[in-house]
Amino acid sequence: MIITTEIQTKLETIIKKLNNAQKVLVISDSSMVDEDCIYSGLTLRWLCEHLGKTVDNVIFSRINDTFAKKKDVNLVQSLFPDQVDFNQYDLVFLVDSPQWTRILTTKAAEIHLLYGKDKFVLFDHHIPEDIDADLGNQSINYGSSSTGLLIYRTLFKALNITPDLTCAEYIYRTVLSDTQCLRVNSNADTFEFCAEFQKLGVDHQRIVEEQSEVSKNAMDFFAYCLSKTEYYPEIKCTVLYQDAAFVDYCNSVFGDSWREVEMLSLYKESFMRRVTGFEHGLIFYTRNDAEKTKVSWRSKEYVSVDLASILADLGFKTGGHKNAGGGAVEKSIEQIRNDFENL
Ligand SMILES: [Mn+2]
Repeated sequence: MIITTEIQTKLETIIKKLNNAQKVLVISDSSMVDEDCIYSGLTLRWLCEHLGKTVDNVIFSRINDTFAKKKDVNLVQSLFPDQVDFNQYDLVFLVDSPQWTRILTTKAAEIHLLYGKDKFVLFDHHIPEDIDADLGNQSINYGSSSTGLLIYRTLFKALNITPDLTCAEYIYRTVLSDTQCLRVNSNADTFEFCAEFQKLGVDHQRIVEEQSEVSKNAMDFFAYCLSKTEYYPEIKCTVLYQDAAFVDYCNSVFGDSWREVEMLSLYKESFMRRVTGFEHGLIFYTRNDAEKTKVSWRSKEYVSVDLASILADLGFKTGGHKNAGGGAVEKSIEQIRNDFENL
């Protein structure tokens, strides 16, 4: 990663804030609890403690049982925003999220009103959205294989700090998780990092094995998703509609567990951009509101069909990365199916 003068200026601003801070709060992305957001948060925790500061790590969403068992995840508190007194902290790191409401939930506007935005600093590798626009010099929002790697390449380098093995493993996990063990979103910078950190003692194969392991329930759910997938060869898309029938079946067989992030990860990683002749994999789903449909997609690197414009035509507002993202529209899933089939 090239440190431009723009990034340099931002780092100077952020380091000044960090030097003046005694109590730091780290908030990880609340909308998608994954190893990047959690271990990037723990990386910042390690750094702050290394610099003699006190740190709290929080996430404003539930951490499920499978995730909670991973190494040091117990250091992250799962809270509601109104349980946090932001006045207690001199500095608040926001991690792995481009959007205020994704990280601070629907309480974002309220929190801004109460505490302002001056304490916030962002580290994120998604396509920039409102947080970056609001924070200016207090935002490090650039492309990178993971937010953890971005933090290492910018803040750690600027402070000239080498992580110990515990922290090195945190950062390594963020990279393997967001690149699906170096299969996607990887470049020379990513591989250089991996070589460097393996030399620091990180056990690559152990982390790959751990991250690749799935429960039998997740495997059964994967098989069901495959059986329900529809193929649209004209636009090179596969689609899984998680409609009422899908939801009913999953509720009866898997209980609540199928909504957990790990349950869909096998489908996303092993199916959604792998079928010959199909460039994009989509999932349409609804949460609490039946009149609002969400989309999650994965795309191959080299494509001929422009998925972004298809989704825009359907009315979706989208965000994320180039090859992976999500969005929402104020329409029912039946309406979306109908619109999609008429494309
Ligand atoms: Mn990430």
